[in-house]
Amino acid sequence: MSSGGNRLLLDLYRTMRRIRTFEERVNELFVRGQSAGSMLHMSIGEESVAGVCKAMEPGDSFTTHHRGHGIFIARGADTKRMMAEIAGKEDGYCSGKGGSMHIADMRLGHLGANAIVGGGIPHVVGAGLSYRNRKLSHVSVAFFGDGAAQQGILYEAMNMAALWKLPVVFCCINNQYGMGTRIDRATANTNLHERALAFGLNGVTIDGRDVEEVHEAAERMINGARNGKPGFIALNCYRFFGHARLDKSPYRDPVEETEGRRKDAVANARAKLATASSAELDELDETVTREMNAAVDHAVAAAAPARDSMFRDVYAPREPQPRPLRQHLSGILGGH
Ligand SMILES: Cc1ncc(C[n+]2csc(CCOP(=O)(O)OP(=O)(O)O)c2C)c(N)n1
Repeated sequence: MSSGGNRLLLDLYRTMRRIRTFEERVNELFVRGQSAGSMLHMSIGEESVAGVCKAMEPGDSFTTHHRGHGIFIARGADTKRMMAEIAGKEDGYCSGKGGSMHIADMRLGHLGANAIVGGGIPHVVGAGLSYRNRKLSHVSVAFFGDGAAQQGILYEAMNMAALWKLPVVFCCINNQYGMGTRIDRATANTNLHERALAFGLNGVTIDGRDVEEVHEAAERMINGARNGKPGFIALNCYRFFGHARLDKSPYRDPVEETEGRRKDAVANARAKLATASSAELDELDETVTREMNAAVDHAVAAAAPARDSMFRDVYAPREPQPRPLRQHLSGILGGH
């Protein structure tokens, strides 16, 4: 491997290691009851999405689904602010009001995580149309799961993107499951990129075990989109754990799980980096661990949002503000 190739792989490895360790720490935060909200979707097993994010340029934008921590980290998120958001704290990316599933940050091009399956897909078509009309060279990428690939909105969005030649890429993270349903029980043709070809997009399926291959294919799709031919990437991987933190996936065969977890892009990249000294990689891992420990400490210690900021940035100014629940109920129930 050339030293340039090695540098790229080391960089991708660092990002994937940061995602993995962030997810492990956020899991602990959840278990200790220190995260906001009752759900947590971890992206362990999906880290090679870092290869797609690396192929994007500064100024490019994206949307994610409900399992989007890793994507945002790979696009430059500050892990302290992200952890604080998930803990529902004031200095989180959305002042603690978005939580794990609704993080957004316009400065880094994050147009929003979305808990509606497929909800973030059409937004990138709007972003792409805006870039084209304003003659900007940016690309917008929608990240979503294989479950969202069964939603009609994807096909409306792909059709418009292809027709109007928009700088848009659809990235389907196929972790093989939509909640408890395996992909081959949800669709007859599991070669998801073929659907994109039928709509006139470029399309590719990549084995997510190899982050370098992911990066190379993503570069092709993204460059094509920047030049007016939208693309579709099916990134095949395996959801290592349950759908959300409390799901122990009793519907999965343990043998399948063991096999699936062998498709570990983080371990694979580390093995490929064997030319670097393992002490160097250990040091990198320790630096990442310190970063994520600091993110948790920060999130736990950070202040909660002030009570009177509850509706700020939630409803448009001058719109009627909702009444506090108690007042609303006593309006309905009278004095009872
Ligand atoms: C429109 C809609 N339908 C159903 C749900 C409930 N739901 C939440 S996540 C999920 C599965 C999504 O699977 P996939 O798109 O593959 O993403 P993954 O969870 O595997 O990352 C479902 C059905 C929802 N949030 N929105």
